[in-house]
Amino acid sequence: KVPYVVTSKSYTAVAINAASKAGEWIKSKLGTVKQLGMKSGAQDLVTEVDKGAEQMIRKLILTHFPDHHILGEEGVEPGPQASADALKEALDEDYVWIVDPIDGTTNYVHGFPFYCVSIALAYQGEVIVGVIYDPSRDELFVAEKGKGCYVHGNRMEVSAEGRLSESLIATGFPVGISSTLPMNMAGLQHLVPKVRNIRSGGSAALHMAYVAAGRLSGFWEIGLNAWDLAAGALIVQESGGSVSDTLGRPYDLSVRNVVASNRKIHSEFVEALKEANATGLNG
Ligand code: 2AM
Ligand code: CA
Ligand code: CA
Ligand code: CA
Repeated sequence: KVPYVVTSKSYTAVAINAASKAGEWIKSKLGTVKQLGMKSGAQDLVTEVDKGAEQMIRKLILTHFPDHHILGEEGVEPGPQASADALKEALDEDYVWIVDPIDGTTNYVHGFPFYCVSIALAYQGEVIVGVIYDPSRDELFVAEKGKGCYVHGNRMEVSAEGRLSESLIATGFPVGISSTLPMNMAGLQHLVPKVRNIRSGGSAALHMAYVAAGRLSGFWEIGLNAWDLAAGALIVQESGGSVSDTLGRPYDLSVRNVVASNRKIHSEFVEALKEANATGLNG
């Protein structure tokens, strides 16, 4: 008795349509940004393209599902409290679309071609559809709960590395909330000697898609929001990977400190991050 099984095709089709239409429009506006808005400060940017893309996605979704709720980054005041409140309010509804119109706005503004559109649909708090579109490479990652993850029709699978020492890991640097930076630095300091190398591309959602595609062995980041992670979490899980918080608790929409991996390295990865915080913050 799960309603989404019957109609998940159309949910997915709407998510794909919205992500690809918005993505194409975003790419067409590359280099044209006139007004650079700052949210919490000069590291926290928003452009008219972020807002326009979110509007476009909202319209496309509401045309098909007028009674669904939409939680979009640009519809929420900046800061962790406002995000938590907006998520809590959204989750009172059965169907919630969770939208990040541009994940990687800083990259977009600088012309660094690593940004994406992220759209997820949650039913009673559980993500059932996740779509990430990267307009720079024209790559569309699509996952449906229980049905696997596909990129342009090809099934995706996480990478095979079994040890951190063979792993390519990505992270991101939290901005705006100074209390999370030491935790991130401790993780970096502890992990750099343990892994093959570390990357930081500047889009949490695209890092998650790359874990799913086997291009990264794992990814962690502190201080994210539901819209950065919802689609990517399902995409990783449906590709055979694991997603948890930095203490190893299973992913849900309230997770802000994320660890995603190919599953084989997950416990070693989480243990290393725990050690890092023990030594980095207390020792
Ligand atoms: P954004 O581009 O949608 O803002 C990069 O490390 C990641 O952090 C991106 O996914 C980026 O999403 C996100 N990010 C940027 N500014 C942030 C902020 N002030 N708080 C939380 N996450 C942020
Ligand atoms: Ca942002
Ligand atoms: Ca984001
Ligand atoms: Ca964004």
